[in-house]
Amino acid sequence: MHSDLLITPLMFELRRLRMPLVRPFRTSFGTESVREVMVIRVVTDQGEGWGESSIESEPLYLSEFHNAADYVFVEHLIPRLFAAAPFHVHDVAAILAPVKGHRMAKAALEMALLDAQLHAEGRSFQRYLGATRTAVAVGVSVGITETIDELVHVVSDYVAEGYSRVKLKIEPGFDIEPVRRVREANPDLMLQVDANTAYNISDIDHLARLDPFNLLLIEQPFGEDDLVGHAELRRRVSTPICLDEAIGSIDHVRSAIALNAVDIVNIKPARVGGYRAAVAIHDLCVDAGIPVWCGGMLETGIGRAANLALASLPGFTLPGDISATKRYWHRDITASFDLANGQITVPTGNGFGVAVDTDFVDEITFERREVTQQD
Ligand code: NPG
Repeated sequence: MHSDLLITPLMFELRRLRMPLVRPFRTSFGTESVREVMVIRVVTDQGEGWGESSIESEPLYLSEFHNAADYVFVEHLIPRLFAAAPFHVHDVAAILAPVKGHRMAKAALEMALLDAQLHAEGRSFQRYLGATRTAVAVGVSVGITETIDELVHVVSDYVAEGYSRVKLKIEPGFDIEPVRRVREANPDLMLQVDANTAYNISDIDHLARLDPFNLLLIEQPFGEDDLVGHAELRRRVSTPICLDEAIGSIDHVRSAIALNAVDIVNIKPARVGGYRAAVAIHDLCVDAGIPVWCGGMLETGIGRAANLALASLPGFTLPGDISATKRYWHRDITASFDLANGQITVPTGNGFGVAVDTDFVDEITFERREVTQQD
């Protein structure tokens, strides 16, 4: 995975884009209809690269949000990269480590630089990772709906499109009945639920009522800090427990394993501070016998391309939240990714293997800023 290439960044361009979702996406932490996406283009002495931040415009999923990230990029992270240049991209996480937290922002910078490095070297992200599967099985994440009938209908449309794994968003008041109805209509479907921290330990008996529905997993029912609560839940329910928000680093994975708080890990490179951290967590989980899958945060084609390559590593044994482009966007900023037999082909072009449609990016940019060393 390492490379000898030394790289000097000359300019970072931070852009905020407005992208309407094909259908509003409701979770326990809010509803998104038009997604604000932050992308980064880096110009280096070795060529340019693109990264995507996955940060939300409000701090409702994790603590990071766009306005804060803007400040952190300009005042704290990017100056450290300029000061450290020339550097190896595999050292970016270490260069940025003195700044605490802000993992999604760090991940976006690493991503843009990695894309630049790989283009310069003429190799694909998949080759860099040493992954080999040419296509990966993917699932779809279905938001909370007004009615259960609507949910059953939406799920059946996705199943008809070829998705073999469906994740339902749940929250108190929208959990047991929706799951029961979707399960009745789809007895063999791989089905899982995601609560995005909407419950607490007083809900253990309630969540145990999900056990009869043969779910693949229940994802992050309790708060991001509550590993002990998840361990207690794990003792009292038979559905496997998956962690998302609770895993910000490999140390969190080690702690969760030591506390018997986890069966399955959702790996989101942005949430853990980058693709190199994601690979380290993958390797640890493989050694520990913990299945992993690749989460999603409504990415554009840039993040989707990179996640497909990551998900082609052998430990990713469960389908990821990496759906086809048309589940998210009428028009994306890259060429579309399409579903074929429940799978999506892993890109093999240089870098992340996608060309960014810069004219369209210009059209949907509502904020743009360049950061150069003189600033
Ligand atoms: O397919 O990209 C996707 C969406 C998958 O449900 C999904 N993501 O909690 O995992 C999540 C949720 C999310 C979306 C989280 C946006 C943060 C931002």
